[in-house]
Amino acid sequence: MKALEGVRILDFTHVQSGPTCTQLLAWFGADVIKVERPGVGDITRTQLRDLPDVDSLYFTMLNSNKRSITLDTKSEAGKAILEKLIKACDVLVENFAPGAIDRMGFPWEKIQALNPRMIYASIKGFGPGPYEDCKVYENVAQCTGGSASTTGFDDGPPLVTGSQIGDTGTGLNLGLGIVTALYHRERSGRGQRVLAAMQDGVLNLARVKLRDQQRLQHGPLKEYPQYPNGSFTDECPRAGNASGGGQPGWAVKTKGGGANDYIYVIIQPQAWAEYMRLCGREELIDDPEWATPEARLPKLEQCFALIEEWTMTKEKFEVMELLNERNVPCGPILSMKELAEEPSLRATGTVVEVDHPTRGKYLTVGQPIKLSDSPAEVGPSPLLGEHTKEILGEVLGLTEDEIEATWASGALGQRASAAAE
Ligand code: CAO
Repeated sequence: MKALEGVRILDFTHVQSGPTCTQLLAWFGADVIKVERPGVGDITRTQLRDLPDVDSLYFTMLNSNKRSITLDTKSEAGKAILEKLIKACDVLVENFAPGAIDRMGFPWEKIQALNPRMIYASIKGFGPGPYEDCKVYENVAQCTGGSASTTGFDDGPPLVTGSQIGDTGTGLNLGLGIVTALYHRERSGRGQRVLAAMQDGVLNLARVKLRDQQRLQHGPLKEYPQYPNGSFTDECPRAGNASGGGQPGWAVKTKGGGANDYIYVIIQPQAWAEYMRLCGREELIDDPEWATPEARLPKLEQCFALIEEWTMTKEKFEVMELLNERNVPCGPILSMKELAEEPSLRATGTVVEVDHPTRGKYLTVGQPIKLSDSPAEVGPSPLLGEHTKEILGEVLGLTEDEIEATWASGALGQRASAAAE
């Protein structure tokens, strides 16, 4: 039995943040019913298309294992179906612009009245406050959550990261909120509202930078590259590739000179001797000018330069092997190409090849959280409205005649194409 088998999710999510959450819940075994606007669907179906007339990778990689129903929730017949769906589901998840579900005519009070056990989970850009009505995309969240001001090099502009910490990061938070609320419902019998704001999610991930903001009041941040020669202001600066933890780290070059021929090295106190032996600089192991973390702090740049002299003579994987043999943590900079081709990630189901009815085979990132009794089987994403009839019949118990009448009302849009049937 899958961990979330029997949990039915009414999925009003779109774009990235919400869909990542419901995709995880689907992989845990929940029945995720994605409600989409007839004829249009989730906007990502057509965004960044690499092939004509098939759902984009953007969509397919965020919506696997879900069922799709098309429903115009602003029409009268559509609202009647939506009421039935609310009664039949355990969780409603949405990430529309603030107020959109209310404008559809379904404020929280009404949802609760229809189904007191329902958990109503939302992602918004901001929590309550001056910005609560604002629409937000990934990079807006990275900028307003403290990530951009602390990412990049000191002499360059703020940078957004390649990881979708605002969208996928907040999707994870919402997923945790949902399963926690489900657990609470087991004992209380009641549903509740769950809100995950993207600004909050990014700030949570940038927690160490708020730590450093406060440390600044008591002196310079000695592990930052600005120390000891640069200047600090009263705002936490960008630290380049300096580690956010207590151990100094930096990305150094390796043999090859390619864009990703780098390895991230971390100088744990006990690793210094190992590095110096590998670098052929044994004389620095016990030299009081170099031997302790305190002695090295003002000259971290020189420390990493010494290590780089050695790493540049080796391939990044060779450096990784040599350091790990000595129990020294390090991270080769892996490209997406290398990750896509990595056999161990295929073996664990972290990178999965999926067969899609109209696209054919593609790669996706599978379930990153592994449950021993509930392994994820990653399937394709649904075609637009692929399961409309099935959901009306099987989930809502509508008769053939009632389903026909609903099609005739226009609330379901066009009948699904032959490919989708
Ligand atoms: N039937 C009828 N109408 C539907 C519908 C359906 N099945 N599904 C959606 N709609 C309507 C909604 O009711 C809404 O209409 P109103 O504006 O009249 O209320 C509209 O479609 C969707 O609105 P939206 O404002 O959410 O969409 P947008 O493309 O303008 O904005 C986004 C997108 C992401 C900026 C916004 O949804 C948002 O800020 N969401 C919250 C934060 C978030 O999750 N951001 C992450 C996005 S990924 O980077």
